Amino acid sequence: MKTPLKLRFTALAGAALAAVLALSACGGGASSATSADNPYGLIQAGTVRVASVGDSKPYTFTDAQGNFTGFDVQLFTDVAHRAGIKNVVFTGQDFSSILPAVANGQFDVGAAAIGITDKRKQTVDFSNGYLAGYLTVITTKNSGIKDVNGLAGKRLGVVQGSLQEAYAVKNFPTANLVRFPDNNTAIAALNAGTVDAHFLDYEAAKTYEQQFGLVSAADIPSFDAPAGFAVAKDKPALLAALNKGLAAAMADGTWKTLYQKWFPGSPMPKQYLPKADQTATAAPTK
Ligand code: SNW
Repeated sequence: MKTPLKLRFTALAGAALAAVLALSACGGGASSATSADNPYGLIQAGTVRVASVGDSKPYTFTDAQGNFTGFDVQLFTDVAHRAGIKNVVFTGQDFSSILPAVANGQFDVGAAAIGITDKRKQTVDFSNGYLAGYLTVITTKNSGIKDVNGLAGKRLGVVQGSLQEAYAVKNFPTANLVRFPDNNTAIAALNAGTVDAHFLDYEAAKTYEQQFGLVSAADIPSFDAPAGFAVAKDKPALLAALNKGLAAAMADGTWKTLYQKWFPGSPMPKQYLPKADQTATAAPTK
């Protein structure tokens, strides 16, 4: 018996559609497929894999037992739990490989005081901002570098792929930039005298200063690039859930508690505080 033409066409179209769906499910890595038991399209349902760095204390670092902790780590963990994700697994790697690894689906999220910029937004999506502060030049007590003008002709360390690298390329043209994979190797070079200064995030700078007797030579505001959580562009449900959790953590004072714990004495950007605190607390001047 011959199949009526119309029916045959429908069957063909159905098969074609199924093929397209199957293809697109593989396309962005099977990870991005959402389902009832994996509503955020995580690599593994119920677990969020986070790319980070292990040497940016107090933002993200590993403690003596090798566990990840710090402001960004505890804030993200809180936010993930609010989104109903039970397990949060942090992995440390070079800063420059975090965003590519998130974009290609090797990790669900990147969290490491990653400043939100238009350039980075070309590769990944970002949550709303959760931290805004300074970029700091640190040096040894005897280097003679007192401010950014003192960097002329000096060897300045930067972490590859950081905003500090981009800022230095643009604004310190007479400094000799030395690129490092991470802060620890840059600080080792500074202590050994193979670079004259290192350029990193303000709070990490303070930690190294206390540890090694180093000093600040300049603090440069980076409020236009607040830190956010990086998420692959094909995981909008995850991004929305993180933003919802982040807003709740700010509204109920969790953000404030973590900030005071990890950055004691630092001025608090008031936009992240509970509403009642926003008028009462001083913000850093822009
Ligand atoms: O832009 C700042 C932001 O205002 C806040 O102070 C936290 O740090 C920043 O996001 C800059 N952080 C650097 C970056 O995004 C380096 C991050 C790192 O070394 N882990 O490139």
